Amino acid sequence: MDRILSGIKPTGQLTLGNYLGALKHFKDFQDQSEVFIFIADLHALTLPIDPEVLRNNSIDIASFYLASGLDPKKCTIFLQSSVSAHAELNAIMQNYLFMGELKRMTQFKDKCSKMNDSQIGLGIFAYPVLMASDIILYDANIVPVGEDQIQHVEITRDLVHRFNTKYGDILIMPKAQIRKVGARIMSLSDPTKKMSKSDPKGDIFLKDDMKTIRKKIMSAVTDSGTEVKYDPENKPGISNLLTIYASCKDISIEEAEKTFNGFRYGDFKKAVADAVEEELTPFKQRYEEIIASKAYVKVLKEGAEKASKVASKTLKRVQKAVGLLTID
Ligand code: AQP
Repeated sequence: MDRILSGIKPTGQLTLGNYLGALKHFKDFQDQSEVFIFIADLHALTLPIDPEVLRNNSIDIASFYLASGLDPKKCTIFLQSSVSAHAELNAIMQNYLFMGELKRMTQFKDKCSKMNDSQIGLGIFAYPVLMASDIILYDANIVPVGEDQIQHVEITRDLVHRFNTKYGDILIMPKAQIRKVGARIMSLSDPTKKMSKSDPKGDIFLKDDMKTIRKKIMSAVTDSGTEVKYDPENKPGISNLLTIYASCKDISIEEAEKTFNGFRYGDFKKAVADAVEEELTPFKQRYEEIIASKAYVKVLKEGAEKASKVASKTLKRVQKAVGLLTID
């Protein structure tokens, strides 16, 4: 049976990109695989964040997970920081990834491009080590992610290969799973940039009310010309809206394109806004109910216990392999 691991870091308000690229699809795995979904709160500490904001974002993500249809009876939902094995495995694995490869990571370069060395913490530099530890701990063979996270799964694969070559078949080799549609939702104000929660220009937030969401879609940047056509290079705005439509409707880009043959931009945008509204309305209602009932508390408590059991076994296996004395 496949073991699936994925997570979202509580660095900001979740966007439509997080939803269409990741969150919406997590539930699809829970009937046929063992699924571990976490809130990557330790990762969120790698750039400055206000404690209250971090706490609230973490509660939001837990509630969004439940609202998306993840069933705690079928999967394990937990906070990264409540399973101590993440930090313990990280302490071991940091010796198997090297400065040169960490320096080449796109996310590190992007996030730190405007910072100087006295502002860049060790945590953001060593981010891939912790992410590799997250994946390895659960023996995950499949890691569903958006396009921007492929590089982190690739470096985890390098680490697993390196470790297993040295110590034998100790770690499971993971693979990134990327969606055909929706793996990279772009900003509505600059469709050449990813919609990102820490760079909120042109974002649709899942907590925006529907009126605001519709308004944002109706004023999204479009391209010259009049044809609704998927052409990310020459028509990035229209292509992004087509992707959003196709992701909401669970159809291919080709089908979405056919639907809008001959449409004017204004009517096309209205249809995209309708599709997003149809998709998000029940999800947002469930989220409000979960927040009000605090249903996430029990889920996170039980999830931490379940996750710790699995993670501590892998940790012990690794400790033994590298020669640490494990006294049972
Ligand atoms: N724009 C996007 N389109 C499709 N997928 C996306 N994801 C993020 N943005 C988009 C996917 O959401 C999951 C969780 O992401 P994360 O929080 O771990 O970090 P991220 O990829 O760095 O997402 P953000 O929103 O851009 O966060 P910040 O701004 O904090 O760095 C991942 O599977 C991601 O691919």
